Amino acid sequence: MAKPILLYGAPVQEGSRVRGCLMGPDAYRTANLAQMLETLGYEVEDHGNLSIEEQKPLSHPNTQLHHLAEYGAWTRVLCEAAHTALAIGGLPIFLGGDHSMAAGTISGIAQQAADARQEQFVLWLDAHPDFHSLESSETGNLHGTPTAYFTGHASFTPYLPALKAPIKPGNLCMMGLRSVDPAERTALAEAGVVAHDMRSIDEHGIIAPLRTFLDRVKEANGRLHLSFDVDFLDPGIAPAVGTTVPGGATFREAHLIMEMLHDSNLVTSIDLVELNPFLDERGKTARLMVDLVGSLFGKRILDRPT
Ligand code: HAR
Ligand code: MN
Ligand code: MN
Ligand code: MN
Repeated sequence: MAKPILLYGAPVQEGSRVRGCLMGPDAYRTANLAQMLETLGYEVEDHGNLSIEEQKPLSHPNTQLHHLAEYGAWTRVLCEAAHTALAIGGLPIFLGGDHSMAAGTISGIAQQAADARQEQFVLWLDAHPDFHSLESSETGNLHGTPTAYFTGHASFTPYLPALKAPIKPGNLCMMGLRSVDPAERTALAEAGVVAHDMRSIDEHGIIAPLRTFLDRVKEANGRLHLSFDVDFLDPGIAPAVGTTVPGGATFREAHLIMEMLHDSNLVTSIDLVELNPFLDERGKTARLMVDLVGSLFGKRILDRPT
């Protein structure tokens, strides 16, 4: 029997200056995410939306930063929820919410993988690496920082919880990059993150780099977390995101990644992030994301020989 799929709404929008991501979880529900998964034969439990308490503002020498206290509070709540979801044997899907939520979800799953003595890997589908430190962020938008936190590459003390189980930078594979700030570019190379930009996808496609990465996860008998930022997709097919960048993944590239992930049977947890329903066109982006999750959970065009 497949693990039950546990849905957790994470209405986080403090990581960006564009409002609307707090409506993300309800847009996925409206687009029938749970029903679609049930049709595929899964048991689905919707755990509703997580929340944080009101926070007193925190200050930092980088005066651009905003909502630092909320970032800490969401990270604590999501880290706990992610740890628990895995500990009870579920496959969690975190419905975002902006990408700052990945500081919590990924630190939580990494902790639980460490408890179970398993190696944790992360596939990061995004136009952006989100690899800023609190010091290097120019916009002050904290959704640009989670990867630097959960890899332990930058210190977030005392704002975020002490990291118990960092993700090794070499276990983090980014695909779809096309908006990388100078500080991030240097830091990514120095840390040894596996990063495929859009040019590399144009040149080699997605199959070869994804296979190489999935083979590594398999050989390590590891677990795979998928962190899927809507802006990985081309804005022409996925307009509902605050930080659109032209030249993103096509409809078929995205489905093929999901289909390959399904066949690998390696995915153990998921974030769907940055959907901003306020910017959508008649629900088209939410529906596309639900369709992509369908491919990830085994919906296919034709049966295939095994
Ligand atoms: N690098 C830019 C910044 O730091 C943009 C970050 C945008 N991040 C997201 N998630 N939309 O990927 O502000
Ligand atoms: Mn992102
Ligand atoms: Mn534990
Ligand atoms: Mn992004």
